[in-house]
Amino acid sequence: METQTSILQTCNPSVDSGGFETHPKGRQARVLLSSVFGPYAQDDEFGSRAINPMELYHNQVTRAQGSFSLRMFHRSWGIMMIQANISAPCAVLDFPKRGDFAREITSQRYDVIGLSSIITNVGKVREMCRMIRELSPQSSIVVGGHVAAIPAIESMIDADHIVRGEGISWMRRYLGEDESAPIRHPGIVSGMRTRIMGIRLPERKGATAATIIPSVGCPMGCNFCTTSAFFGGKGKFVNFFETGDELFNVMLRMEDELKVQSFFVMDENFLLHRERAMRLLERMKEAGKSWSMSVFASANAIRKYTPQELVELGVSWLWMGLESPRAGYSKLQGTDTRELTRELREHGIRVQGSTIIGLEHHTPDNIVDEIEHAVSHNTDFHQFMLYTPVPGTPLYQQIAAEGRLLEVDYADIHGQYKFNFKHAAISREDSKRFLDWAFWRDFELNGPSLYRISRTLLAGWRRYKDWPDARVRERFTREMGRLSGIYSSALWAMEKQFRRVDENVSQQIRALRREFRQESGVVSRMMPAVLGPVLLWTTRREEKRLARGKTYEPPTIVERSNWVEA
Ligand code: B12
Ligand code: SF4
Repeated sequence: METQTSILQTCNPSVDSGGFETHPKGRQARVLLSSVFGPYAQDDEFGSRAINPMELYHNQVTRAQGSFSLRMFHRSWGIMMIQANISAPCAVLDFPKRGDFAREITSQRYDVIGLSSIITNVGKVREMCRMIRELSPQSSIVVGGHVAAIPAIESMIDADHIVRGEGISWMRRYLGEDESAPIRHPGIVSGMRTRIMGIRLPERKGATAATIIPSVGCPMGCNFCTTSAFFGGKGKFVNFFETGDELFNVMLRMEDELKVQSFFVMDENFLLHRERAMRLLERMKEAGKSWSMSVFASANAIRKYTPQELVELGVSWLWMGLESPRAGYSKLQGTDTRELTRELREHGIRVQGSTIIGLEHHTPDNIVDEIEHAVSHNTDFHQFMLYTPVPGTPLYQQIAAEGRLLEVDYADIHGQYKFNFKHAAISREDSKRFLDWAFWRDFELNGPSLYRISRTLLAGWRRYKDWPDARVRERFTREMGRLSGIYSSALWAMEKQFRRVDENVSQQIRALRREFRQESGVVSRMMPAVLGPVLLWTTRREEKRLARGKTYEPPTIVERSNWVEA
């Protein structure tokens, strides 16, 4: 395996943050934007790792939940955003295999090839640059995304331009377009190929939320946070849509284009911008929109709203950093996060907590208690990540200055394996043990996330089914109507299967199933008898498949815009 110091020295391109050279063909240039190649869920020489699949939940949230793990893929939104905002002929190639990438760059003649990557995948970027030089030598190579934060990246990959920070304005400028033109939001279906309990959910138009990206970066500037650092750090971020009105109009268009009523809002701290959120609410009320929203928000930002305001805004799922009560992050100050979680769930808001393992104050003596504290939040989902100094962040600079960085391959710096720095009290090996134990403990004590979200949904439905605001009633009725039959059936199968893990949780699932039965219509009441055994069978079949090493990969997708065959 390669270490970060052995990466090839190849060239010295321009790292663009200001002074600028545009492409000679301008907006006539043919552009390819590609994500890095797969397969991903395997160990290979380019930096794929079996432990680091191209999946959000299974990778870092539900990975200990076996067949109950929520599995789905997300497109590469950064390059989709760039494509939608340039007028040059452009293709986006998402999740290619190496062969697909080679075929695309030889069957079409590209003037510009843009590669998007995070730090972990730098080995693939290097290989793709090599392939471009060999197979498409006329192409200018532009590399963007978080990979650009690696120190001295220009000496590791053979690219012409390495772009740090926001890419839409950079690409517009490069192609001689107006970089300050309004942002056009592409229609993005948030997830695809969703699987749980051994079945793949059908993909009907409108059934999956649309992704909306109002901004990049976060002004809170937590020391470890790479998204904040990459877009300017503390006090800075880039807004694509400044006002609630702009956001409302984008959502209106998505509702029409994708036939959705739910939105995954990809903004690191959506609720922090209260004025924008409240204006959005006003517009939603005026137009009678019963939309639902999944958002990321810090505890201090959530506290700016009453639960009713959140519910009226349609917040149905909230990703909140819990980190550690002793870490002193300003976003948590003065907040009892356990109480907050309980309250949100009682209002039907699903909570996804996020906890860091291996903070500076952690020791083998206190970390078990800290994990128990995290797990006691009983969130619907819980992400655990290792404290990780990532290039570009203040934490990385600090740990480097202290001489505590370990020489670790970038492919292994993703927060789900082992420390990449020398911790005062916890060894590298133990970092993984504690991390794995945290996932397991959360699953063992709180049960499958699917059970937990069913409970939150039921609580919300009971509280709001007769609420005066029709939009709110409609949302809960919609969610309950669509899901109660399926959830009751899933609960039936979960109850049986979870006996093997913990009898107590299995009993709790049974109790919830009874409550669902009381609240459901006739069809939903009948469904578990038929669908339950089927789900139990698919669940057990999936357990066997996973035990044999089954993994999942995203499909390869090509999308062309402003396209004329050459
Ligand atoms: C969706 C997502 C994923 C998806 C990946 C989808 C995909 N197709 O790649 C999933 C869930 C699978 C995923 C997995 C992982 N992810 Co992820 N993910 C995200 C997330 C939440 C959103 C990304 C996004 O679309 N943002 C919005 C777009 C508009 O921003 P953007 O991608 O940064 O793009 C902008 C610029 O960077 C730039 N740009 C991007 N590409 C290009 C290309 C060119 C040519 C140019 C010029 C510019 C440019 O322009 C864009 C517009 O301004 C981010 C967090 C975040 N808020 O960004 C983390 C994030 C990117 N992920 C991260 C990590 C660490 C991972 C994992 C390693 C985590 C893990 N252990 O589970 C795995 C890796 C999986 C793998 N094998 O590669 C880190 C990256 C850290 C780093 N510094 O490299 C982030 C920043 C989260 C974090 N704060 O830690 N992830
Ligand atoms: S609040 Fe969250 S997104 Fe913002 S800087 Fe802190 S960790 Fe990053």
